[in-house]
Amino acid sequence: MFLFLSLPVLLCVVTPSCSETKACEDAQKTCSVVTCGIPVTNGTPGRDGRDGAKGEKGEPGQGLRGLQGPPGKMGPQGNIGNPGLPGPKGHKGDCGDSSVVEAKLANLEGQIRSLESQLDHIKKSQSFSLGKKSGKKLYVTNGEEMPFSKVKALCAELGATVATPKNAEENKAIQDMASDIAFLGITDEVTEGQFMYVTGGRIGYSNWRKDEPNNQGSGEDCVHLRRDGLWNDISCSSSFLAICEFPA
Ligand code: FUC
Ligand code: CA
Repeated sequence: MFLFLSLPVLLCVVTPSCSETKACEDAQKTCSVVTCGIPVTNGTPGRDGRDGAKGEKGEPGQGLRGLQGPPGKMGPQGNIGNPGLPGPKGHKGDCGDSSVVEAKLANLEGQIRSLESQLDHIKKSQSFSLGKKSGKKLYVTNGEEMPFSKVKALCAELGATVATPKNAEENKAIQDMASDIAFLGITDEVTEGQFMYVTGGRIGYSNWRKDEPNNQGSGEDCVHLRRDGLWNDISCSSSFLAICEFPA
C-alpha cells in the first residue's frame, strides 16, 4: 500500500474484458508494459513527427575547383614614408665641472699667447734677413715664372699678395728686385678696360707704356712690369715672374 501511493502510477485498462489492472511506470506517460488478457491488433500508423534539430555543417565539397596556387612574387617597394614627429626633449644634462674646463682654457690661452709671441719674433727675424726696411713693403720672389693664377695662389700660401706698386717708389722697388718681367696684382678681368687691384678697388697709380693698355687680341686682362719699369696689359695665362709682397 505504501509503494502504491508513493509512486506515480497509471492504471491501464486496455479492454472491458481485461480481468485485472496493472500499474505502470509513469515517467513518460506511456506504459512500458501492458499485459492484457486478450491480444489486440495494431492500429493505423500515427502522423509524421515534427522535424528534428538542424544538423552540423558538412565538410567542403570536392567539386571542380582546383587546389590553391603558390603565393605570387613580392611587389615593388613602397615609397619612403614621411619623417616621424620629433621626439620629446631630453632631460637636462648634469652640470660639468667648470673649474677643470676653466683651468684647461686658461692653460690653452697661455700657450696661444706664447706661440703668437714666438711667431712674431720669427717673422721679424725673417723679414730682417730679407732686407725689410721699416715702413716699407717687403717683396719676395722664388725666381720662378708661372701663369697669373699660380702667382696668386703661391702668394696666398705665404700669407702675402701679388706685388702691386701703388706709387713710383714701390714700382722702382719691384723693378729693382725683379730679375725678369713680373706679374703685378692688377687685372681688368671683371670689367674690360677697368683695371683693379686683385685685393680690391680701382687702381690709383699707373705706369703704362705708350699705347698700353691695348687689350691686344681681346685677351689681355693681366698686367706685367717690364724691365724698364713700364706696364703692359698681357694675357693672364702667359707665364711671368712671381713676386709677392708683405705689407709695410
Ligand atoms: C704689344 C703689347 C702686347 C704684347 C705684344 C707683344 O703689342 O701691347 O700686349 O706684349 O706687344
Ligand atoms: Ca698690351
